[in-house]
Amino acid sequence: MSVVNAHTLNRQKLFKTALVDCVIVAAAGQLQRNSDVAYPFRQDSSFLYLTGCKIPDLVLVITQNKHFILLPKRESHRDIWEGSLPVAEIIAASGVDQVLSYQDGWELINQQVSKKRIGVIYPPKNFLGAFGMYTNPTRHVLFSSLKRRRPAEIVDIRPLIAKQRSIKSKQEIDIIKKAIDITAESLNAVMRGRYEAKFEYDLEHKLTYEFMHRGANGHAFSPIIASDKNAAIVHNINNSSPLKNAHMILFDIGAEVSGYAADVSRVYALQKPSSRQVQLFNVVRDVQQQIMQLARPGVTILELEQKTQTLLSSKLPALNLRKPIKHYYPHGVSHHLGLDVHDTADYHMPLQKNMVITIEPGLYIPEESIGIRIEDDILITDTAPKNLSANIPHDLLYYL
Ligand SMILES: [Mn+2]
Repeated sequence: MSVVNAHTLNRQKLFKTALVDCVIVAAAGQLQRNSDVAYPFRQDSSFLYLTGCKIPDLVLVITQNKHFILLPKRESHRDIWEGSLPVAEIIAASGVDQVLSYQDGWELINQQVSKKRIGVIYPPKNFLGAFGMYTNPTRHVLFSSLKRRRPAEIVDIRPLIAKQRSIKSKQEIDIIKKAIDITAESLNAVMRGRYEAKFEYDLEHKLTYEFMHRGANGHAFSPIIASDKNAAIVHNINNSSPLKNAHMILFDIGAEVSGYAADVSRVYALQKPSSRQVQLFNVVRDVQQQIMQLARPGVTILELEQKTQTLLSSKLPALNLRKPIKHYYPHGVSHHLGLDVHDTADYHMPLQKNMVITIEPGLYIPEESIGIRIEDDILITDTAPKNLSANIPHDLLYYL
């Protein structure tokens, strides 16, 4: 019996639940960095989930009887500069029936689309306000082209694919576990070699090497490597401070393997910590242990959040911290983890078996130059939650 391609299974499942005549999905496109230099390409996660292909500007079409991929329109000189598009590779990775040229593909789409119900992953909302970044334009481009062809209806399948992606297969869990194990080994190698590092970015570069040396694609997100007061800023990705005389260091890092992310945070002492540092660390560690145990089927992420805030708040008076909890803990305790580090899912839905989420309480006290976050990656099971990153030492003093 031949093994059915995992991406083919993902497409079949999506098509079955979408109740449309045809599903059409855009790959991401390359983005300009400056002049004629592009940013390193990263495939759209849903496109990766449905095809396994890491090539820009492809279009996937799923119909009842046939799955096919369209190649992008391309100037012939690009084949000389960049090599021709690897059609055989696309078929092997995705398991689609056919790869078509841009022209042949759109002729076929024209037949499929007019007066039909088509399922589309709607273009993302504007990210400029919340995240200060421009979104990849390919979904917008595809959406407009399809609209011009006057389908009977364009159905937004984002909720369906979010729900489907949030339940991980055995194969996906194995890949996430591999990303976590690579992160664990690499962090250990970096901390053991920390005496050679003069700046935070020396640790970052070593980590990049260790990730890739072990078979990861690289980082799943910009790593946070923050010593002392830098750790009090939640998303500090500068990693540029000298390590000389630093007391503690916070890592929020994750390797990416086959598109899947690990995401763990640890704080380690570089010199003997003060009793205050130990006190704050222990509070975060205790709360994290307690919240991890609650990550079970039927519980919502909102409930985990409320419980975290209650627990952390209850500890503040003894720590002599007088402001509301959100001053010291401004982020959320959990998110789904998968092809996106903050993975798509229905965040109101109660947890279910085979979801993978993070648990990451923290305390940040800029007034005292202290930031502590501890984060593990948790597999939801029928019974007790399984901590996939348990083998990364939690002990503040582990590397002293
Ligand atoms: Mn996280």
